[in-house]
Amino acid sequence: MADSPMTLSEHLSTQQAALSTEHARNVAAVLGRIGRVAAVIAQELAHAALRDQLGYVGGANATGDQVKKLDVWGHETMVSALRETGACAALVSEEAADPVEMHAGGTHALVVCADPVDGSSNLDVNGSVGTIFSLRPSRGKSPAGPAALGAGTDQIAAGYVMYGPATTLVYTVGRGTHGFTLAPETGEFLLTHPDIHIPKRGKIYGINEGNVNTWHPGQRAFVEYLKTKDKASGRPYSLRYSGAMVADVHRTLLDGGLFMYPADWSDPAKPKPKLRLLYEVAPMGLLVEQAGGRASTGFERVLDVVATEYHQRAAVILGSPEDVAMADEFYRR
Ligand code: FDP
Repeated sequence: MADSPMTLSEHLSTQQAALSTEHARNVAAVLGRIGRVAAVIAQELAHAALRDQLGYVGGANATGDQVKKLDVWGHETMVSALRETGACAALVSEEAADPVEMHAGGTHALVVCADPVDGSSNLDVNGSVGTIFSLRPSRGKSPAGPAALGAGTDQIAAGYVMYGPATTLVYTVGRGTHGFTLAPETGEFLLTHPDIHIPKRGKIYGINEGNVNTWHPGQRAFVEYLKTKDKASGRPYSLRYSGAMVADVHRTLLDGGLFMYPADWSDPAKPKPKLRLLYEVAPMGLLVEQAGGRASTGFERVLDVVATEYHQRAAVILGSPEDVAMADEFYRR
């Protein structure tokens, strides 16, 4: 690593050419602010058990998940931080049924889609969790929330923060995928993983295999294939699954292989995916593609899936390009 690695704000200023001048200013304001919120969330997570911040509040969120105290706190922290940027017109959050309108002016204000604390079932066991975010143009709409609806290709930036042994922030504005590590003593994110390139093929797959009996036959056959010994093609693959999307995608970006959350096909007339499109699947799809990987639902490119609802769900198979292409092949057979 260089003697004085670039900070997140310095790096953002090198990425402006990817955006229009007006968007560049707002994107830098929002991403810089998310970096500062992430440092606060990391602190809160470190002290959660000591401050009685673990456990449930009682009740479910917009998508029916049990809500944890830190989910609510993370949402409120994100709302006030984004409001202060003056660059965010609305926030679509996992923890709110409807978009939170912020009325930031201007045609180039942004709509942020975020899951402030993703993987929250890991919280009580001190496992890794994350924050996922995606920035879309508001196109001057008022209310601005509906501007979040559309294809994943509309995203102008996306990223995540992983709260693990170190706090890592990974983002893209469509010019590669770049990773930063929080220096706790200064609160700055420093560039540690410039221009991440996902390996063309990996040796690891991540999936909740307890759901095997609900999978599409193509998904079942593919995982069976990954587990079948064949020296020439590097099989069997190893299974790693943390239960937090951010941690599983982060490993996949760096080491290659696959992260998959397929739909439940128990009723073939109505397959039911779990993960949310706007603030989980689409942003991860953009990050992985920008790192040279692929992201698919098994049937189509993730970034081509059009969101028509704020909390829409989508299946996902993402990771090394050759591995994802192989998964798609099994779905086609
Ligand atoms: P969680 O329910 O703990 O918030 O967002 C959904 C998510 O976590 C992802 O982070 C994670 O990849 C997935 O669900 C884990 O789901 P399973 O427990 O069904 O494997």
